[in-house]
Amino acid sequence: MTDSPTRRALITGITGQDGSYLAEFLLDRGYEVVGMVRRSSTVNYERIAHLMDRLEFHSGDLLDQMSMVEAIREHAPHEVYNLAAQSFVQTSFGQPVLTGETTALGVTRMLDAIRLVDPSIRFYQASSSEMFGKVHEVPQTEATPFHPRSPYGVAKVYGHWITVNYRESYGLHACSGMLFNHESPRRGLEFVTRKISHGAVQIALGQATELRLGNLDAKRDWGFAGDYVDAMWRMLQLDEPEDFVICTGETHTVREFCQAAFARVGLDWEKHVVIDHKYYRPAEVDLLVGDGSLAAERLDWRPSVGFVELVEMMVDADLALLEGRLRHLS
Ligand code: NAP
Ligand code: F7E
Repeated sequence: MTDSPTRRALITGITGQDGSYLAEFLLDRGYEVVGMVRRSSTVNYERIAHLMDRLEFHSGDLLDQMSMVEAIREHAPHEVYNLAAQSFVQTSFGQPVLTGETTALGVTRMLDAIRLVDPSIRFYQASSSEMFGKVHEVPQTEATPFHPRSPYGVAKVYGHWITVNYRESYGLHACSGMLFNHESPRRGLEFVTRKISHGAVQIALGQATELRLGNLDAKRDWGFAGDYVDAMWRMLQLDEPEDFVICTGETHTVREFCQAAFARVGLDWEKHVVIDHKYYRPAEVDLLVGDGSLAAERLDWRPSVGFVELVEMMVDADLALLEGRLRHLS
């Protein structure tokens, strides 16, 4: 695997958690990075504020085919990382059609744009452990059958298979990274890990008294987002495209995350966490834990941040943010 100073990458979802880490990662390797951003009434570049003068932007939307064709035509990327999605599982139950349009069909729109404009472009699809859903085996591997449990999971299964299909039909260098949950101080506040780290710190600082959560028994294989973007890049450097599970191989309950986060600020979680059934989902994914041996073997990729270190990193960053020591999430 060699770094090339002349390579150019297009990232959809650059304003999101993973997009910000991937942009940093690629810029550090000498890439020119173009971010596809959608129009909104307020600017939401908080996660990439520190990178603004090193990035180029293209206005586009996964719902709009021509904007993707134009992005590829105008910027001629060597690599496209499709990270944009309606990514919140809970919202996918309330907005299943929008989730399908974006998270599923958006993948086809990008693949078609690549096929039409320049089929030599290498394509990464952000697939998800949510595709395993009601798991058929433990741990989950590249060969584990899918059984998604939400409109989001169903949409990601479509995105995965259309990526495989365009690889097999048109010979595209297209691959799917089946990434297990990965978190960071830049994680959206609605996801459970950040909700807990932020909530625990608010309580410790006297800004709140309780934290309302749903199912504490769900188990997840949580890693650090900064590690996972490296795996995305490694996949696109392979001579032959291949799909990989990316995970830590460890699983923990939401309850354990609470324990560790509240302990970091010297609090007993049981005194502050209140169960609220509004955060339960119509169908739950109870247990996720991956087997990352293929990625270790072929990509030489392994996670570098363990569970407790991740929790403490997130709590410490929220403490700095809420105490005003940190101006933004970068
Ligand atoms: P995220 O923080 O929610 O970011 C999602 C990004 O998608 C944002 O930049 C968002 O733009 C953009 N987006 C949403 N709808 C769009 C549309 N119609 N057109 C163009 N852009 C749109 O998600 P993330 O955690 O970074 O995850 C990145 C990708 O990996 C997603 O596809 C997610 O489903 C997948 N994934 C994530 C995990 C994880 O644990 N984080 C695990 C497996 C797979 P705005 O800023 O304008 O909203
Ligand atoms: O939920 C439970 C909830 O929303 C984790 C996305 O990045 O990872 C993410 O999806 C668990 C679930 O993430 C609350 O029921 C309890 O069992 O943080 P989450 P997710 O659904 O696992 C996958 C891999 C993706 O691909 C997705 O894009 O926590 N839970 N109480 C709660 N969850 C939330 N959000 N809020 C609660 O109050």
